[in-house]
Amino acid sequence: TIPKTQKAAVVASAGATVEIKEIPVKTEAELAPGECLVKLHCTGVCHTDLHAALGDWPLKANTPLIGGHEGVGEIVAIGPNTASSPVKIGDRVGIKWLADSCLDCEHCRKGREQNCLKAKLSGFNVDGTFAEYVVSYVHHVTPIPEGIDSNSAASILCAGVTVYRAIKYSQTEAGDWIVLPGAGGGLGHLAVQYARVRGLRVIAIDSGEEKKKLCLELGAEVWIDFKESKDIVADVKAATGGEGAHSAVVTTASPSGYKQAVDYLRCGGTLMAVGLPGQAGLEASIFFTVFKSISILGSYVGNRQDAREAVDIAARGQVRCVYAKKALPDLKDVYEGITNGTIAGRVVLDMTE
Ligand code: 8ID
Ligand code: ZN
Repeated sequence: TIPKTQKAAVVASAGATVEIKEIPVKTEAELAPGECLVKLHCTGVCHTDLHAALGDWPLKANTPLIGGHEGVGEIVAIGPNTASSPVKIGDRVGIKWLADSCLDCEHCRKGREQNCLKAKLSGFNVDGTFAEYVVSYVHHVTPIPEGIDSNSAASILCAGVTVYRAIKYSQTEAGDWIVLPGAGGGLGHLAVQYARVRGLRVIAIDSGEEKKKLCLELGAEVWIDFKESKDIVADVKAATGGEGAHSAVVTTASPSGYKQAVDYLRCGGTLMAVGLPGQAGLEASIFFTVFKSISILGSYVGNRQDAREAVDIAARGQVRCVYAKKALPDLKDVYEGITNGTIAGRVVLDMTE
């Protein structure tokens, strides 16, 4: 039976402290066609949720905000008159950042669903997964295969999908060098592993002993501490036989992670911009971008297919999310940890306890 009310973590207005509140749960009759109600097992906490809560991006979240977009749970209701649903009641599904898209605009038809002008973004312009129940959309939820538990699957839905796609489009081949600034964070530690799955050689950049250990354990070949290195460009060049790396996937929330990227890429190299500082410009020498034939590409989450591929790789045990398990009331402290950079890997909030 579905309760009438539930606990949710709510941010009243941009910059306000997150508070646990009792809010209504939608009944089946209140769901629109195409919507489904998911009882969450757990949700990951992404740095994006903190940006949304602080309002530090040029795009602002709806308020009051229920954040969260790395959820896994079970479908308990489907909206009346839903045509041809690919999922049914009882299915275990994932909720990603891209909660829904129109599926029939140019962007959707080309497989760039995340650029749909009607996109619904979980935990941003529609209520997200920091609650016991979430309303989602049958055509966009991601089926979760057996062979992976919900806590391990959660962060694949945003962090995993995002870095999986960024690496897929990084114009690299097996044996190439890839630099990952932010490698010890939520996106980064999964990027180390998805890069290894593709046979890439990983240079991890982040800071501190814990993140160093994590990155090396997960398969990074070279570690550079950005707080200790005197010259990151020289360090990357030294590690790559003098020529520099073939690609960099930048997942830092700070613009500092982008600074030297064009300089440590070799000719023909590709910079994938993923981390989302709200206000910074991308500084790169125009001369050397041209002279070295550098590609600079933005990469924004992934479509339904990317999600299935990223989850499938994790379910087959090739990538594993390293997370600390917490509960919904801990969210405020988790945001503090993200701000201070003290979280290696991810935090997943378990909703079943
Ligand atoms: O679709 C997208 N493009 C997408 C999807 C999901 C998340 C983008 N993001 C964005 C988030 O909004 C955020 O801005 O990616 C960024 C990283 O998200 P995250 O992985 O959830 O954040 P984190 O766990 O805090 O990891 C960031 C890491 O960067 C390191 C930190 O130490 C941390 O481990 N870092 C920083 I800050 N500055 C660095 C630097 N100069 C650095 N690492 C290397 N060099
Ligand atoms: Zn995210």
